Amino acid sequence: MKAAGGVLLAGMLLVSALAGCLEGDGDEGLPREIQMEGWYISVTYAGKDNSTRIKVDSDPDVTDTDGDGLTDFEEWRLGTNPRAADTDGDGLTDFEEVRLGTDPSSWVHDHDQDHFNDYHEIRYYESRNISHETILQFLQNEDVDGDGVRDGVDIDPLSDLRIRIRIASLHVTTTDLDPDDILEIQFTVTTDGESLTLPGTPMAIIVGENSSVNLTFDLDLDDQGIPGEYNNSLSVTVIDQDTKLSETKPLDPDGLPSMDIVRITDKGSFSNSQFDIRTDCQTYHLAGPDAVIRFHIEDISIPWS
Ligand SMILES: [Ca+2]
Ligand SMILES: [Ca+2]
Ligand SMILES: [Ca+2]
Ligand SMILES: [Ca+2]
Repeated sequence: MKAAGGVLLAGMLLVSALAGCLEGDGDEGLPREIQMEGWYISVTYAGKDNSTRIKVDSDPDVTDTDGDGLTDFEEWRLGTNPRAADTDGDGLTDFEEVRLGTDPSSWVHDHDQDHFNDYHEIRYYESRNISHETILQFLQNEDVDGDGVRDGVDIDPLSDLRIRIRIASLHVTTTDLDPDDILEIQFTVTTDGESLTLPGTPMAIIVGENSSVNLTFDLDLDDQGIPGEYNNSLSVTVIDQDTKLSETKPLDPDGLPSMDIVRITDKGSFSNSQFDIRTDCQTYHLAGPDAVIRFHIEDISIPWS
């Protein structure tokens, strides 16, 4: 009887020692009763304006109930949810937020102050198949593609937008001039308010002949805008520099020649106020009242590295 009591006592001591082990070192500061009873925290969930008060609890037999790298005791101290690895649902685990220094209980933070809220920044990069580890680096880099425009106000935060335009040929077809007349032609490209007269012009073009032009030049587009909204403006204008064409046309009310534009479209110039570099880089073959032109636009954007 005495011996059996000793075994029973030893067994009880073992169970109690095991329970102590299971409670875990990291939970030492958090009594079992609190973990089971629970406590209140305030969370501002992703996309919400106001915080929500919720009751949370943790598993007293596990050190880190949600396995996010923060012990239940640490989560109790921080006011995060020990049963949710990402308390505020912004795409960063509580542990990652503690490491970054952002508030794990609220999605309202922009760690690198690039005007791109971390939640939106994460969503944006995820939609472009960027790995989570790389996104963590991007959240600490205000200008990922290094083009001088901060991520949150960059049309394409992952690349510096550039295009190459090659004017292939121009055929002045107007019957207002004699065939074999020579026009001094200048090409002007305007993008986002800035105009560029192409080097190599003016060049002589013979009326009635399909002239090979072969002018290539690169343009750095203005990247400023809303991420993902590709809407640069782009226009190509062909100018008759010695205004021979305008001499054949009625004068403006102020007595000046009405037009020195070689009309390559019905409107005169080629113009696209919503140029989308992803879909509008192609070959253009335009025929206007004065001329037929062929040019090609290529995307030569420089990606982040
Ligand atoms: Ca945890
Ligand atoms: Ca989070
Ligand atoms: Ca940011
Ligand atoms: Ca940028």
